[in-house]
Amino acid sequence: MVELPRNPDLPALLRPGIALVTSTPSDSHTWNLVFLQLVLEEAGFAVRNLGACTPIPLVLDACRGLRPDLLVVSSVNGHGHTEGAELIASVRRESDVPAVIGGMLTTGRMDQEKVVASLTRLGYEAVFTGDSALPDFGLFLDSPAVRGVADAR
Ligand code: B12
Repeated sequence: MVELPRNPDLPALLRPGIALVTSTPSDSHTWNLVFLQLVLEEAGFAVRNLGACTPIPLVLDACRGLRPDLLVVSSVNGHGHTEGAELIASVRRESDVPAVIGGMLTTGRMDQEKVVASLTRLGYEAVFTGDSALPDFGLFLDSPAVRGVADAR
């Protein structure tokens, strides 16, 4: 079990933010999404999980309908750097919802720093890859910016 940093002073009921969990159009892996849902629920979010092989229009519809506090994109099949880029470009045309992406976003030996920089430039607040992905995500969820969004609802 991965231990995530938690703020014991903040009861879960004070954090009823909505998190929208999604993958990318080509990615059929599902356990990454289930795992993230559980992490987010433990952190106090109500989660809508759109599942695998998610068409971009479905994500846009869900953003319009649910007005989530956080969009969490996960991809592990290696195409996340391109499909995640298309996804955030589409989202940013109509929404400023805070969005993060993580997982195994490339195949081979692509320069991870360049991938992270390019996805961040396109509009992700943070990109989580490699061994530190989950601890870093835990810190992100406990950051004042995320708590502020969730608490403000
Ligand atoms: C099970 C599995 C499958 C199953 C999936 C079944 C299902 N219903 O999910 C099947 C057989 C369908 C499959 C298919 C394929 N797979 Co597959 N699969 C796996 C496998 C063995 C386990 C994945 C898994 O469930 N892990 C458990 C979950 C909980 O962990 P996770 O996915 O790693 O996610 C963790 C982290 O990545 C991270 N994380 C993920 N997303 C995010 C997002 C955020 C925001 C954060 C903070 C963290 C985070 O947190 C998670 C928990 O630790 C992995 C190899 C491995 N051992 O990891 C390969 C693997 C992911 N598959 C791979 C590949 C290549 C494929 C195929 C292309 C194979 C093929 N030639 O057909 C297809 C792709 C299908 C597609 N269209 O996407 C590669 C991807 C390579 C890459 N990215 O460089 C892997 C890594 C195998 C390998 N070593 O080559 N696969």
